Amino acid sequence: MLPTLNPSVDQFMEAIREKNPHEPDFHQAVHEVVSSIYPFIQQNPVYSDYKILERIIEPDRIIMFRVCWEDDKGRVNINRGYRVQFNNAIGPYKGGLRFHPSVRLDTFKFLGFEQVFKNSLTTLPMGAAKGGSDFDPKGKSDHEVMRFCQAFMTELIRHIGKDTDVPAGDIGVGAREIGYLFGQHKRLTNRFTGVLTGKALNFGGSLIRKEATGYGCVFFVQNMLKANGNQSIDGKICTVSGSGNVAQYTAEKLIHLGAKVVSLSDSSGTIYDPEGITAEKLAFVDELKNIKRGRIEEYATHYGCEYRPGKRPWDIPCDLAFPSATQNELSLDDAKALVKNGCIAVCEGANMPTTPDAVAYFINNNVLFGPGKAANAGGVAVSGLEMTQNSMRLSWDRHDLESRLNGIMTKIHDQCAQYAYYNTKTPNYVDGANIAGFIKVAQTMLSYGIH
Ligand code: NDP
Ligand code: 2IT
Repeated sequence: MLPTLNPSVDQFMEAIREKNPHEPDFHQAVHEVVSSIYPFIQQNPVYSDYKILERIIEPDRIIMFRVCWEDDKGRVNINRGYRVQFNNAIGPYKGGLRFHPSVRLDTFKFLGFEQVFKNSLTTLPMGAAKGGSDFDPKGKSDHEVMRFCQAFMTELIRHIGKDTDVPAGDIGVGAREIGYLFGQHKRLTNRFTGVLTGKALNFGGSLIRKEATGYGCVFFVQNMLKANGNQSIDGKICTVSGSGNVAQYTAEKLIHLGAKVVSLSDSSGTIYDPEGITAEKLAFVDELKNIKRGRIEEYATHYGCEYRPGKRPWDIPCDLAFPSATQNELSLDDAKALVKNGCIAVCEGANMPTTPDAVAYFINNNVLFGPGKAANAGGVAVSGLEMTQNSMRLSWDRHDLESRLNGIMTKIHDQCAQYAYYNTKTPNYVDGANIAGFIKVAQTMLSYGIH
């Protein structure tokens, strides 16, 4: 039994920790939201009377399953599959699949919870879910990845559908994996439906889905800069972490807008290219990561720049920083280094990459901070557009989609900005995103009555 929000956030969190033990990432995500929303709820008691926050924190349903597959040597492998269907108040469950050996139920609960608020902010009708597996695609052959995806979908299929739950990619799940997953779904159901997003163009994909998260993140920072002193991206020095989907397209858009991007990374280390990454160098990264499935160190070898093994990019001087790899990759010490070096804005391409003390440090030091649930919502927003295109059986052109994405990111920014001053004098986009994301879902839950 959960207590009501009274008497304090701390007591509320204590009950959450007790009920969900050993889930530190989930606690972290919930604590941030509860801290933002607490003052708002106190002034709007209908939400506490109907225990809306308490209900939003409890997933609608958690699915866990065994996935068995044979590797190239004929050996049997066993992984665990997950789908956390968090909330479908405002639309079918929607959110990515992550394949990474580090994942636990905690990971998918935190990601699914974040997705509730993110999807609400997109202005599109999408509920929230997240899932995946502890399967590690690294070092596996294409056929092993295919057999794993087919085994994974053979069970997941019972729980998803175009009006029920529409998965997409995340870490370790890109175009290759989505192709195998969609193919298996089509084969087992004998139906061609938009049950996944992030598909290739030939089978219903959207023209800019792969670019959308990174581009959207840059559009979000543009909006923050415009609303707070009208600075442009042109000429800014930028650090980006990660070298996967989000990092690559964040870098691409920044370069296109005249910024100088000086870093990329992976879990082994960081490259520092003070000359700036160019479109041509990015094409090298794309091939390295998506075809050769190599390590970012090879960029440094190829272009003769510095490689920092085991390091993240946050001690490199920059104006704008884009953590775009994974959760808790930017600590308080990193935040201090960024502020000391004159960084003016941090925009989260990844989900929860900044630790809570680092977030507070940025906000207290007047660094514009774009939280992931707003700043990286462009990916799921274009997934929403892909769902619409699939239902209509038509496709929009690149220019049309990019301008829709740009418009959505401005609407997301403006919703956050509306509540960014709720409790503070300087803009706090974390509070803004949490409150604005909460209101739409909460009001809808009130409309449905108690369940
Ligand atoms: P990719 O798999 O394409 O790339 C992930 C990148 O992050 C790789 O460079 C990877 O390095 C690095 N990385 C992953 N795990 C770790 C780790 N534990 N420590 C250090 N580095 C790590 O994933 P995406 O680019 O799609 O996702 C990146 C982030 O963006 C995630 O937080 C994801 O949830 C978020 N996101 C993604 C969206 C999308 O549309 N794809 C939408 C919204 C958010 P290595 O190769 O060494 O593992
Ligand atoms: O974290 C995210 O928003 C994603 N991985 C994208 C989800 C989606 O359904 O496109």
